[in-house]
Amino acid sequence: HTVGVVTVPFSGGQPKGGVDAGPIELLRFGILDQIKGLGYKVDFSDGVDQYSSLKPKSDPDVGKMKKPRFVSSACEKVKGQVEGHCKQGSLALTLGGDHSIAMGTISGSAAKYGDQLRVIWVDAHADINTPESTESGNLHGCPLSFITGIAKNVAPFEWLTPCLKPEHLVYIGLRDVDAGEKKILREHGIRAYSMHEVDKYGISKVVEMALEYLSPSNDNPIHLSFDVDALDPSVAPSTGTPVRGGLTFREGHYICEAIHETGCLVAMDLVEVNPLLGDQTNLYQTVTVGCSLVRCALGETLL
Ligand code: DIR
Ligand code: MN
Ligand code: MN
Ligand code: MN
Repeated sequence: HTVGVVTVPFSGGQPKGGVDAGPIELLRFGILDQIKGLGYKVDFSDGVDQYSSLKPKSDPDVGKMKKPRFVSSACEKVKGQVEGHCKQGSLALTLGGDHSIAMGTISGSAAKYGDQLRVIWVDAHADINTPESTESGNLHGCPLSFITGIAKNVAPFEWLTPCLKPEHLVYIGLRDVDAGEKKILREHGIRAYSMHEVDKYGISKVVEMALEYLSPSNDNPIHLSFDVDALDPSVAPSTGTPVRGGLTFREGHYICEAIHETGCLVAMDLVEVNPLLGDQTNLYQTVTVGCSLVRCALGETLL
């Protein structure tokens, strides 16, 4: 089997520099060789693509949205890359970059798998603000409202067509959800397992319930979008918006292992690794945990 790797050195969906260096650090720590070590072929034919060239000369806010044209063109490019890998039958692995790029990754996997696609979003945040509900204006807090069509006024994202029904999405790890987002989750009946449910049921039961809800016969392709800030800041400190009370090291890995065991994983995003935040030890911890989450999702086992 082949893993198609897409690197997205992009930080335009949020204000902190450094998250654009996430992919290069993951590569430097040997993620491609680690994937090959699991028996996969790696297709990294695009190389580390430059996204800075897509930056428009002028990019004034549209409503509350910050850098909307830059985010839009970056995500459109990501879509094409992920779609290409999926259509070749490869598992598409995207290394971010901030989480706005999931507008591109999910549009890309949905271009191949259509209404069959299911998404598991592992994050401290719900990332489902609309251009109206966003308090920060940062588009990394908004990708799911665009993907699901809950957002209505999406210019300059004309290329993006809603490709995921709200009922084909499940969250794990939430603990910092804006008031406007809580309303959206409630109104659309979106399935979410916050840290409260992780504490209450344990991670294995939570993952089992999530998979049973998304795909009762375990036959739907799964796109896993993993924001490292889902992990506790003591586990993954180098990230832009850390929130206390997150997933433990093992809980994060268990999610990836269990999703691998379904045999249905077709795409994975690993996002919001910011090597410029924290010291060398923080960076080492965050990048190594990122690499090991990916390996577990690709089938690495403890025994
Ligand atoms: C907040 C924070 N909900 C926002 N979102 C973050 O800006 O919309 N997402 N940090 O990763
Ligand atoms: Mn996120
Ligand atoms: Mn997050
Ligand atoms: Mn359905």
